[in-house]
Amino acid sequence: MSTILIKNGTVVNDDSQQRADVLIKDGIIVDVQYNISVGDGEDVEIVDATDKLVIPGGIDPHTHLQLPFMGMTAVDDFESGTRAALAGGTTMIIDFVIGDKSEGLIKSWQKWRGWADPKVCCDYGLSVAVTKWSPEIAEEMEELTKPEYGVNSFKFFLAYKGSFMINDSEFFEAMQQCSKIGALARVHAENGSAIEKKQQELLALGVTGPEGHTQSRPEELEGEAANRACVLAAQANCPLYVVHVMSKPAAKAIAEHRVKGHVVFGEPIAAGLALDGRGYYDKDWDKAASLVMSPPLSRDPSTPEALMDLLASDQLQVTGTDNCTFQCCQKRQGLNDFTKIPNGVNGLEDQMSIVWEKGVHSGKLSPMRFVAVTSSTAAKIFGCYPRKGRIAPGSDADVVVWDPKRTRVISQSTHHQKVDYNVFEGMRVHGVAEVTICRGKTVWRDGQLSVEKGTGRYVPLSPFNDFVFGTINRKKEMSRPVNVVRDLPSHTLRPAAQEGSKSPRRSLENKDYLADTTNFTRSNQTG
Ligand SMILES: *[C@@H]1O[C@H](CO)[C@@H](O)[C@H](O)[C@H]1NC(C)=O
Ligand SMILES: *[C@@H]1O[C@H](CO)[C@@H](O)[C@H](O)[C@H]1NC(C)=O
Ligand SMILES: *[C@@H]1O[C@H](CO)[C@@H](O)[C@H](O)[C@H]1NC(C)=O
Ligand SMILES: *[C@@H]1O[C@H](CO)[C@@H](O)[C@H](O)[C@H]1NC(C)=O
Ligand SMILES: CC(=O)N[C@H]1CO[C@H](CO)[C@@H](O)[C@@H]1O
Repeated sequence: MSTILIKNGTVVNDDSQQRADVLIKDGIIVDVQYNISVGDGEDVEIVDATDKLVIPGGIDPHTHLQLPFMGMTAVDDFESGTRAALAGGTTMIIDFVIGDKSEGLIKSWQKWRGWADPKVCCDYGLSVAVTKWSPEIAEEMEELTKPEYGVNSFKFFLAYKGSFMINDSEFFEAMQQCSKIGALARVHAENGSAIEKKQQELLALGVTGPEGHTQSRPEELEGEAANRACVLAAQANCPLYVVHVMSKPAAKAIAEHRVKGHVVFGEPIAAGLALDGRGYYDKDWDKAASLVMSPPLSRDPSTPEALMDLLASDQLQVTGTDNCTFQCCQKRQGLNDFTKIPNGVNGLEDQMSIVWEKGVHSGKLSPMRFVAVTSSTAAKIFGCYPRKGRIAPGSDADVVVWDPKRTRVISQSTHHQKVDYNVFEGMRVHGVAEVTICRGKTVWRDGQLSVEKGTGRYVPLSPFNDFVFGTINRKKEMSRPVNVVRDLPSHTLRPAAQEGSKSPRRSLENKDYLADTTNFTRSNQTG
């Protein structure tokens, strides 16, 4: 393959920043040092990174490429979606398998592999959605955590009643199963029942436009569901990851549970960090409908900044995009009924720049924290660190030369996604991916993409990943059931003793039971 030497840049990891060159050979970073030189005869591609940062490529842990949803299919597929990702400095995605309920989880996983493998231009992993519950599903979940499938997270919807949603008792059992098999539970937190009721009321009142979408989904319902998910996850001893945190109440619920020591992670998305929900009231139907996603953008204009503050202070941990792009004409399916507008926005291509602009340029995030929230922490949570998410010898050469000073204006007319609008249209952002190197190959340089579809690889992700499960097993030990051994009051003892004299077998069993619990209590104290 090839050798690339990135000269004169500043290498930024989530925990360090230093002047250094980066040497890449055959897809792997082999050296990171000040002033690396190579032999004259060697065929080396030199990349000048003077005054630039050299960062690990972004990891978007939340995409829905070519997802069949609400009767149509998202327009960005595994090829156009990952091409756009690379142009924006993202070099790995984790997509969601959301299969048909009638086919099993493994069948659905195979279908996604079949869609993705011939098309992906960057590495990818998969997270599998569980939209119905049964003992067979529980078994399939366990099967999927084996190395040949490489799934270590499952997603649950507390929204979309009647399609994806599972109820609370099912959700609780599924999280107990996740805890048992070493998987992370990811949750779409909204109260599906209350939303359905509100939708019907609004439609009955003649509110049919996109403004109905936001009114049917007040942010308190997101907060309620996020809190409920955190409480149930802690009781199930299951690590939890709340996807697309869109509002202050949801973020607050997560922060409160983190303070209690619960293993919970929160993911704000690019759209939620840059936009608020006043656009749902826009007179232009297409514009308002383009913003339809769930949970909706917050109507509180101070929310985007508040979410960024929480990201800066590690109360939220990772950024994603969640998305799922439908053309204007697809969105128009809901012209007379907002509940029929397919949900989803773009973000994959622009997220790195958005987070840089709103986070680093505005003085809230350091470049190191930027690397953490856009790349390293996701790699840690999903268990592919330091292979991904780090610039160090031995890591995959997914590297971006980032120009913090250059600006660009985001527009549908210049983006690389297929979708025919861009919710960030007209926004001027600092921070541009100059060069993107994916698997040791320069795929984006001077505004030109040179990618080959099908060159990305599937990254199997292992269960019982320490970053997530490191404290879970101890928590399980510490919360073992406790039984208090008591001398029973004499009047209850007497009948038992009498019974015992009549039936020796029963009384033996009784003694065994007491002996067991005595042992248990003792080991519990010393352990
Ligand atoms: C960098 O390495 C080259 C070649 O080994 C050497 O000539 C040069 O002095 C070094 N520069 C610095 C600043 O160390
Ligand atoms: C790196 O910087 C040194 C001195 O600062 C310069 O001589 C050299 O040409 C630069 N290399 C590249 C590839 O720009
Ligand atoms: C949840 O759904 C199951 C059927 O899948 C049902 O047996 C159970 O009663 C429901 N629980 C609640 C709390 O609605
Ligand atoms: C959702 O909100 C309703 C009120 O509409 C409440 O009764 C219910 O417990 C909440 N949770 C679920 C799972 O529906
Ligand atoms: C934030 C956002 O756009 N979320 C949407 C992403 O796509 C899925 C599938 O269409 C929707 O369920 C989400 O609402």
